[in-house]
Amino acid sequence: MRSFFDPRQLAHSPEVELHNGAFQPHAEHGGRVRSIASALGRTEEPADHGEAPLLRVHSPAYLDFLKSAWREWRAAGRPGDAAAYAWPVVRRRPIDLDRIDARLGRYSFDASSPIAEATWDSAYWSAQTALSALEAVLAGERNAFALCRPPGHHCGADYLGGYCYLNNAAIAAEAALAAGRRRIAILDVDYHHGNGTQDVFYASGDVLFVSIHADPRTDYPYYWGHSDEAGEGEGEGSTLNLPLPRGAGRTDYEPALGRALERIAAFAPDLLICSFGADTFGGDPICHFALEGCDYPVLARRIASLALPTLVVMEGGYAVDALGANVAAFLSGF
Ligand code: Q9C
Ligand code: ZN
Repeated sequence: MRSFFDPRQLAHSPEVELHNGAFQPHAEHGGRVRSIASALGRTEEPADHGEAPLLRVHSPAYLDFLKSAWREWRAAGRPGDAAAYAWPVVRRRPIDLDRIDARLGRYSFDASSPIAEATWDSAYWSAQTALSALEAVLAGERNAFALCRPPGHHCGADYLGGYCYLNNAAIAAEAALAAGRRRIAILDVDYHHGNGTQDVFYASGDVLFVSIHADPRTDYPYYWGHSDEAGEGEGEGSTLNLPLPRGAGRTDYEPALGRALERIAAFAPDLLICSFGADTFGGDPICHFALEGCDYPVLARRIASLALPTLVVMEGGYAVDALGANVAAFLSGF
């Protein structure tokens, strides 16, 4: 399978994240994709598709914020990376604010994704990586892999969070629609619910979003991913959430995947985008499923049995020592 990767994605390196009440080294570090790239061997560098495809998903004000936040933070005399600590849960005023601290709260939903000096550049090339892998599939390649980092599925049109700044899978889906594909299915198999992707397409009937993830009653991101969320308006019925309990292994995962694939086949898409997180692995340090390395080719073969042109986009996965092998195992199933 052709794989795309851009080393400029390594520059993003937030120092710490607020995790379980303490500041800890950031789990989404460059060593993750280094491990994957070395397991894959050959990768291709993406072309630059510019900002237009990003603007099909994200608001101009949000992109301006991402570009300037770190500089504004430092200009305000702050140390370290730009990180939110106050959120406008109650919006008594229009949220049109100059103060960087206020804008950080306006454009984020959690405290796990600081903006460092190189964050915009890395997120930009992460999105370009997804767009270039998509281009290969649109040009006739059966499958392609986008080794994206930072990941994307937690961020929405105008908010970041969950280590995500630009929604690579959503940007690819919008680009595929703009290129004339009519129906896109997104299958999200990261451990966490892909709340950003769900939000972007919640009212869209031409993009089906199906996600298998840890039950948000026990797991991040808590406020999305419940099984009664099914879409709205023209998108009514085009969201399917399949939460699983902590501890789920292959025997729990396979029936959920069967339901997901049935729904996707019934939708009859032109293209499948698979948001793949290897944080479903039993050895993952921050997640609680129990998949094994040998399960990944089996699950991937079932996804491949849909026989759809497929773009695989990298999301999470934090067991760095096993990560490269797990991703290579998943891709081998195609
Ligand atoms: N105590 C991805 O896998 N921290 N993002 C959760 C739980 C955020 C994961 C804290 C986890 C985000 C792409
Ligand atoms: Zn995840």
